Amino acid sequence: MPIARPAEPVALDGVELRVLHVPLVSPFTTSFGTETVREVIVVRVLTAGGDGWGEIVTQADPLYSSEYTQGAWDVAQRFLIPALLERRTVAAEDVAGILAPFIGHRMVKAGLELAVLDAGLRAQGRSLGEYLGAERDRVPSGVSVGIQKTPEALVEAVAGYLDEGYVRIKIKIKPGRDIHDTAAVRDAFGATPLQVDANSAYTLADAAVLAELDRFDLLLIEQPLQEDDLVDHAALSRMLRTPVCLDESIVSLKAARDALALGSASVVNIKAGRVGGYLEAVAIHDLCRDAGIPVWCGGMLETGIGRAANAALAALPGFTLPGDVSASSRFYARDIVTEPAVLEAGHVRVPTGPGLGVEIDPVALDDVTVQRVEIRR
Ligand code: OSB
Ligand code: MG
Repeated sequence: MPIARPAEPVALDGVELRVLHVPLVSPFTTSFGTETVREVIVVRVLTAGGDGWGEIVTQADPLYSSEYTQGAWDVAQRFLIPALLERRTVAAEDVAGILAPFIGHRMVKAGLELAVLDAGLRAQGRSLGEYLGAERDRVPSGVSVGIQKTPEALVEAVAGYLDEGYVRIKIKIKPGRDIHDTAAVRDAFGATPLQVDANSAYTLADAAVLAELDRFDLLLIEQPLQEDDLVDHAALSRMLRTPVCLDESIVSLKAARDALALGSASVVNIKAGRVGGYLEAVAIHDLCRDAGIPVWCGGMLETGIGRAANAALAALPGFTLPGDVSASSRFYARDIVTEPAVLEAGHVRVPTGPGLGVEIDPVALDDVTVQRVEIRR
């Protein structure tokens, strides 16, 4: 459903940006690289009625998408924040339109929009979940498991997450670390809901290898081909029994519409950062719901800020598959919010307090801040 009641417009006095380096509890390896520290940008909008918080989910290097930390840092200060400050009073629903003349940089736009939204909702005493249209008070929690040194080590890692209660396992794959890894997990854990994520590591010429995954009864294969390979994904979809899910390719409502029209995906991963904001994410949810396409909420190793917002989004009715909405402890020993998301019987609670429904821990935030700037109007 479209947003029923708008958030309160906020009078912007300034915006603070911080680059954080948050240590990961274990290295996270995908087809595009290994991270041991989450480099991420946190946004604080300063308003007469109080602060609002958002998160820009870019990574240090442009390997998952064209966006990256220092590019985001630059474009935010040089173009996007000045465009918002020029308005002074801004409603969250207007942020995307104000920033639309600037091409791309969707993760930056999403982080700014979320901060404005948080401030507006806190002023109204409304939760983000209620605002977005959440219909559940908790969401099933899946976990994304990185590539390990060996398939045996992968099985051990997965066993640990299953013991914790995660209800769905996603493993990262890449050429040479696909069939054996998937077979090892499937053999060890029988009927566990299982899916794989290639992060664009294949081409259509690899279709025969990818078809070997059909025997593992996977929920889906996520983003086997490149971001702009909508036509090839459609061709691959016709060659596989495993449902094809798109992540990187779905950069907007328009891209989602095109992908559905072409038959490029039968499942969609929705990440607010990748599509330019939580409002665009809801629009994609609505499109997919009308088309009978299941969606699930992806993750970008969010801190407690984005993790709270993702839980709210994942509580919308079209999110019929478990998302990468895991507990904070999956990635972090110490989060930057006072009450990090925890796993309760395989679920994560949707916050109910005003705005994001989480409070920042200022000491924890300062401890991981490596760069800070404040832009005043
Ligand atoms: O492809 O879903 C992805 C993390 C960083 C970049 C891309 C992806 C991921 C994940 C982790 O799989 C998801 C999470 O935050 O739990
Ligand atoms: Mg993915």
